[in-house]
Amino acid sequence: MAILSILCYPDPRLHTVARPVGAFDERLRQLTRDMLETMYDAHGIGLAATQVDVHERVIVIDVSEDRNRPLVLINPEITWASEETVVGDEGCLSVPGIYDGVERASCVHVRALDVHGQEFSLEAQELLAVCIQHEMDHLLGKVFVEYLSPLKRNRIRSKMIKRQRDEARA
Ligand code: K1U
Ligand code: ZN
Repeated sequence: MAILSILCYPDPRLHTVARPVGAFDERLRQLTRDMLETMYDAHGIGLAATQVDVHERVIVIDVSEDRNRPLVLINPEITWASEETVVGDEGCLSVPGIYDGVERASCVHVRALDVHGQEFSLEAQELLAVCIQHEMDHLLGKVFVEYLSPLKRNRIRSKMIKRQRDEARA
């Protein structure tokens, strides 16, 4: 297994639209194992392939307290989203240290494939629903800061660029 490097906002590669997975082979299984290891190592609750510069529709999630309930979603589709919404603070491993409120559907139904290409469906609420919507945005090239005001987004962009410059100098 391997810890993959996570792209940091405002890296333009984060805006790439991911293509559907076509081959359910050992390469895909290795990618999902590496993504899970990377997510656990970074103390995240989710990770999209886009964030590790792989532009395929692959998501890993674990919202369990004990960090022992990994979920792998390949080619996920939201088949239903509730009209009821919630606003909760979100973070992103590609925008470290930034948390802000985003409005999301409170419940979603999702259809996806597992690593063997087997279809399954799930109903998600609360943090899992929010996390799925956040990760699916990544697959469309959207980062959560794009829901914030232009003023906040520009401040975050400048902060990230400065931080990356300082880290490169150190
Ligand atoms: O996509 C990512 O970068 C992972 C992201 C997922 C996420 C967190 C919170 C709301 C929606 C989506 C993270 O894991 S950020 C770090 C984190 O562990 C966390 C942050 C806030 C609440 C719960 C967890
Ligand atoms: Zn994210």
